[in-house]
This record gives sequence, structure tokens and C-alpha cells, in this order.
Amino acid sequence: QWDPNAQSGRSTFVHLFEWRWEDIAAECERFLGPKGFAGIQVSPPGENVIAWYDSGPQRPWWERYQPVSYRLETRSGSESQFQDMVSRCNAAGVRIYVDAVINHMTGWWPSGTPATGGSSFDAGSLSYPDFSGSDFNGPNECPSASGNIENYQNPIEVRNCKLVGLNDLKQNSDYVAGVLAGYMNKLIDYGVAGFRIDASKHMWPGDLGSIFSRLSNLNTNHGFPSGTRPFIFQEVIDLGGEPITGSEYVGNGRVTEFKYGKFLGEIFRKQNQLQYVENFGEGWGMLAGGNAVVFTDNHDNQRGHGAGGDMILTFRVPRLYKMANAFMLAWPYGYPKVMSSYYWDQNWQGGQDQNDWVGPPHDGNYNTLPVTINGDGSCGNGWICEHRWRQITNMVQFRNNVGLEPVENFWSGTAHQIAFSRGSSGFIAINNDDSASIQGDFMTGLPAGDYCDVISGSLENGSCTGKVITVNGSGMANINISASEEDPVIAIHTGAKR
Ligand code: AAO
Repeated sequence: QWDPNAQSGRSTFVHLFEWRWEDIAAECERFLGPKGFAGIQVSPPGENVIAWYDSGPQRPWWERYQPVSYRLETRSGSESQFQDMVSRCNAAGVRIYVDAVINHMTGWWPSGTPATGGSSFDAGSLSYPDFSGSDFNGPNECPSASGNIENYQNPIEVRNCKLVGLNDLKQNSDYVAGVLAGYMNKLIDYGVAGFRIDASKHMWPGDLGSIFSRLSNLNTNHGFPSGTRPFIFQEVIDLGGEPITGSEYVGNGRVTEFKYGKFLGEIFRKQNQLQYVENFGEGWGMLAGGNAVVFTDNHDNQRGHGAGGDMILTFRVPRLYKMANAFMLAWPYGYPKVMSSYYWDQNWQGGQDQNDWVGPPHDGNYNTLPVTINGDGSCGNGWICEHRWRQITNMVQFRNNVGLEPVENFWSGTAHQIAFSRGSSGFIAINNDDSASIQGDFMTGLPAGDYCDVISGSLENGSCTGKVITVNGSGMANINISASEEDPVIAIHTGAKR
């Protein structure tokens, strides 16, 4: 349940936030498979409320986090499109991880509010296709006066009361656990390789463990060895300061390490120093790497939800974002996730983006627009596709190429300059200094030869489209990165040798 179930030689996954199943299937075949991505986190595939306020959020992204039933009908597509996507991605060597929303159902909505698969529900009387009254936590279980989580210092409240008004399922009921595991087992049967467990902090670790123990092994018809357990990563926001910690959950599978992206933001925004990363990981008070899923930003904190605050780096600060992702992908800690976003116009008022709810690009009927691919490989129709940015894609390949080789030759110059090698397979130098260059001969650990810098360009048809770095017979190379370069990073590896 800790193993990502990736094909061998693949080591990074991508969150294709709000993408349609058809587009994901095509992306597996035309890009993710060939480029070496390991897997995809997909948006919740289960039926959700159609959220609409006449003067307020209209079809916000967050409606996907308010389940009505487990029918696989959403604006990402139908059940058959979902099945087709999983099969085609597995065939392309790319795993599908489902974002499983199993803590709760919807918040309050007037009765008669529609859902994406046509189901009826009544949130006020706790009536849903699969659940009713006693399947939910109520005043007997939840100690807060409002029924909502008011105090994160009280673990009983956090687990048994409603998260932002969402009707809270009773996972310790045998019936409820059975329905949830049944939903997940159906997805496993369709070839899914793992799950992100949404809002895990709001469920008891033991209840989650007993749900996971009901899960089937992965489907051997999709190429998984028999006896393979589903990959599990639990969303627990733990920045310290609360009684509930991420470590309580590592017995069930991996946990999202939110400190990682916050630290990266602080480092690259120079609220901290890049030179201190030599022991980045456990040495910085984070989980053991084998228990962690890491990311620079996620769909919540790129828009001010969740945790991490204004330190978080996103596509809106592309230069820093590419540097931070390059470091993440070069550094051997955790299972890294690359965020892939859509654009929205922000509207800042009083320190808050009033448009933090805006859903994916859509037509006049709120059908999600397809992801189109431009001539230069970037995406159209409002899709950002960070995973297609050359600097990020190429570093995914760097990580695949260096495998488990250790960090060696760690060097720091000024507070914001570092370089290190990964055994004899890769070398990277990062210059986040405001004015000083990185200049000199560096020990790369690599065999002699001419290497393509995979940040300024790529290896194409036997030649480099960007800088060429020459390593001599003793592994030394002359490195020169001025502080004003478009991307002040050089990365070379044995998989991109001219
Ligand atoms: C929507 C509306 C609500 C409405 C509700 C019901 O926005 O106004 O009441 O519907 O109709 C998403 C959206 C929500 C949305 C929801 C349902 O973000 O706005 O509500 O869908 O449509 C907590 C949870 C964490 C959760 C996070 C957003 O612990 O699990 O909130 N993330 C997941 C998903 C997320 C989704 C849900 C869960 C629900 O990724 O997309 O919500 O399915 C502290 C706590 C954290 C807590 C945060 C935010 O964090 O530690 O556990 O996260 O507060 O409440 C510093 C601290 C840090 C602190 C942070 C913020 O950084 O160090 O610890 O400040 O205070």
C-alpha cells in the first residue's frame, strides 16, 4: 500500500486536475507514456452535486468533493469513458490513482438539487442513494455545538464532526465501510492502481485501515502481478501545531507531506536558504521518504484553500516554480507529484481571491472544454499543462534515469546556490542568487562525454537544442550559470548524452 505500482523505471505522477477522461486517455498515449510518467491522480469520478448559486459559485471545482452516489458520472465523463481511460493508460504504462472522497457526502442543499448522474438526494434529511440517517455521525458522536469542526485541537471533533458542513459518514459502521470498499473495489476491477484518500485527517486511522483491508488485489488482467496491493496515499495536512499528525496514518499507506511544498516555497522565495537542503527530508522534520507523497503545490493551496499560505509556488511564478520542481525531481525523497492546472482570473479583495472557486474551462453549458495541444506542445483552451513544460518533463526523465543513486558531491556557494550529483548518473546546479554567478569546475560524477543540459533544451535526434556540458575523463565539468538567466539551473544525466 506504500508502493506506487509504477512500471519499472517510472518515478513521478501528475495530477490532471479536472481533466476529462477522454483527454487523459489521449494524453497517456501521446505524452505521458512516451515521456516516462508513472501515474495520474484523476479528479473524483463519483457522482457529485451540481453546485450553483445564482449570485455566487457556479459549477465550482469543489463540487467534485461533494459526493451524492458512487455512480461514475461526472463532468469528466461517463463510466464507459472512465473504463476506456484506465485501460488505455495502463497499456501506455501509466497508472491511474483515484481521488476517493469517502469521508463525507454533500453539504446542505435545498431538496431537489440535481446531481451529475441524475440521482436524487436530500441533504437536510440525510437521504442519499446509498446512505441514510444512522450512516452519518450526529450529536452522539460529534461533541461540537454546531455539528461542524470548530476546534482542530480536539481530535474527536476533527474526526466525528462535519468538515465545512459536509455530512459526515460513519466509517466504523460495517455497512458504510462495505459500501465505500465496494466503490473502491469496482475501480480496482476497472484497472485502477491506487487511491488518494481525501480528508483522511477527518477519519480515524483504524477505520481507514479496516476499509483498506477489504480492498481487492489489483486486477491481473491489467498487467499487475498477482497479489499486488493498491497504492494508498492519505491526505493529512500536518504543518505541526495540531494533535493529529501524519505519522498516525503511515501504517495504512503513504501520507501527503504538506511541509515539503511549504518549505520549497520558503526556500525559493528566500525566506530560508537553499544551501541548507543537504538533509532535506527527515532531517527537516518530515516523514520518512518511503511514507511520503510530495508536491510543490496542489489543487487546494494553489488557490488559497488547504494549507501553506502565500509561500506556495505555482504556475503564476514560473521561474521559481520551474526551479523548485527541478529540485524536487532531482532530490531523492518521497513519491513526487507534478501539478497540472487550468487558468483562472484572480480577483483579490482583502487578501483573498474572490475567484478561488472558479471551475475548469467550459462552454456556455458548463461542459468542460477539451485539452487541445498547440503546435509547440503547450496546451490550449485555458489548460496550463505544467507537466508539459520542458524543464519539468525533462526533470521527470532525469529522476527516472538516476533511479536510487545517492546524492554525492553536494556543494553550496552563496546561501542560494547549490549543486549535487546523483551517483554516476546525473548532476544538477541551481543558482537562485540575486546577483552572483555559479562559475567553475565541478565534480559531476559522470562518465566523460558531451551532455545536453535538459533545462535549456533537450536531446533531439542526437543533438542538444540547448546548452552542451562537457565532462572530462575525471568527471569534472565547467559550469557557468549567471543569476539573470531565464532558468538559472543546469541539469545533465546519462540518459541525455549527445
Ligand atoms: C465548499 C464551500 C464551503 C461549504 C462546503 C459545503 O467552500 O464554504 O461549507 O462546500 O457546502 C473542497 C474545498 C472546500 C469545499 C469542499 C466541498 O476546499 O472549500 O467546501 O471542497 O465542496 C481542511 C481538511 C482537508 C481539506 C482542506 C480544504 O483537513 O482535508 O480543508 N482538503 C480536502 C480537499 C479539498 C476538499 C476537501 C478536502 C473536502 O483537498 O479540495 O475541499 O472534500 C488547517 C487544518 C487543515 C484544514 C485547513 C483548512 O490548516 O490543519 O486540516 O484543511 O485548516 O481548513 C496554516 C496552518 C494549517 C491550517 C491552515 C489554514 O497554514 O498551518 O494547519 O493555516 O488555516
